[in-house]
Amino acid sequence: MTADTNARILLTGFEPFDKDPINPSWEVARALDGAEIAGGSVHAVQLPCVFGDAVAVLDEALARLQPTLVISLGLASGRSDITPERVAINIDDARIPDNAGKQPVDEAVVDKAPAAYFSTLPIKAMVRNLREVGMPASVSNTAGTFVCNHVFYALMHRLARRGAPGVRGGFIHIPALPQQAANMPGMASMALSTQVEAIRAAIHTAMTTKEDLRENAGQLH
Ligand code: PCA
Repeated sequence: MTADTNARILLTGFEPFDKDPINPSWEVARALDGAEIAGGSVHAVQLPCVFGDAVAVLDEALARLQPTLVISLGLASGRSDITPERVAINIDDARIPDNAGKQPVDEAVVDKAPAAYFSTLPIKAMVRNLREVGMPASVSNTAGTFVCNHVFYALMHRLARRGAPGVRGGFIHIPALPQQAANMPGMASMALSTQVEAIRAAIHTAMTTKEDLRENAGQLH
């Protein structure tokens, strides 16, 4: 693929939430801010962990940067691997309040919009390429129903509605950092440096893979 030196890659991460002092999704995004990957430049933007407000910040970044690739990152505490999400669903159903105290239950992300959107990232190629370089990765079939899914759904709705054919987007959940797991026996974690290299590799795959692989994700549930 020829390098497009003007391509902008929007990489979002979230501020900390649920009384945690740190969120690896922002640590990874900011570590990659300014990186040149396969002819694109990474622009990191932090999203508030607040229903609605997160989408407003995303909208501002989309308008300002006009990116050709958008990847949103979020923490999935307890997961042990890098998990590109397959599908965003049109529902907010919060187990805990967001950072502004909002806790929507069974509300649509976007009224009268489709039930779901699929990621337009090459999620299977990402997983395969990560595994090939020794990093644990798997396709996830649920981004949950909290602020991460909310942002993922809003992003895909905008890309679909805008009819921007060249623009691809999606969401990747990442594990906790070792320091977050230190006092939680048995809790999965992954070093920040490994997470940064994994997301760099995933962006490279997205920039260089036009058609996703057609191979089974290797899981039934
Ligand atoms: N993870 C949460 C919201 C912010 C984050 O990093 C989630 O999975 O919804």
